Amino acid sequence: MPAPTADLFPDDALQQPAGREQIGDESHVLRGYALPWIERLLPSLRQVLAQSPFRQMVTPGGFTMSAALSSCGELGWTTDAHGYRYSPLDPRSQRPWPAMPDVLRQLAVQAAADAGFIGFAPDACLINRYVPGAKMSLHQDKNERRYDAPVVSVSLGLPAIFLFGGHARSDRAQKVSLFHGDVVVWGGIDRLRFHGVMPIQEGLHPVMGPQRINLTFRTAG
Ligand code: MD3
Ligand code: FE
Repeated sequence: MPAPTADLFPDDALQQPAGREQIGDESHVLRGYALPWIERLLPSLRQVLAQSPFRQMVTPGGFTMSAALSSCGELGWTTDAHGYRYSPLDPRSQRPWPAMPDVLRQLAVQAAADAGFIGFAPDACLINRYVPGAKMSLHQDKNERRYDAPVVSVSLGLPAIFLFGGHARSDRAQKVSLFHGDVVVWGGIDRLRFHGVMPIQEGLHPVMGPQRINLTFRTAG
């Protein structure tokens, strides 16, 4: 006997838990997942940024990144003329990065678990700020010590079109729109796929203003 839903739900997307969209073999968008957390999340984020403000970094090739960066957690991601790396110190202050606020860690750990990755233990939260026109070119995230942990990202503010490529730079990228409150969990085979962000469009978000902030949680060390 055929499954009773075979004709009613021919599309895979309809077979998934509400608000969850699979975008790769081991990657999911959790639509609006962070919305119930925002009121507690934003004050924590503000405290982090008071200690380690956004700054624009220069790549080893001499290009200034259009997204401004900060970090919290035991390790923060930095780049300069010497290369890309994780460091326990904020190079601007020469002091440890701000601790990862509990609310941020809990959000990331719960989202990872809901996407199938139990026991996620992030030690780094990279904070990217995009003003209209800012983008992130296609790249792989390869500075982490191991690749078996997932990456969790939280989108805040202006919408973005995320580019999700393949394992080769030349592979065609799919476009995924990400909105305020969306959480994405990338794991397993998708962890080393090329990805990027198209230039952010002009706009004014009612909560975040004229910017997009993306939080990326990783196990780096
Ligand atoms: C997909 N940030 O910080 S979300 C980055 O929106 C970065 O700020 C983008 O790419 C942003 O490195 C994209 C995060 C993300 C991070 C790691 C990934 C997506 C990923 C690793 C593999 C696949
Ligand atoms: Fe990345």
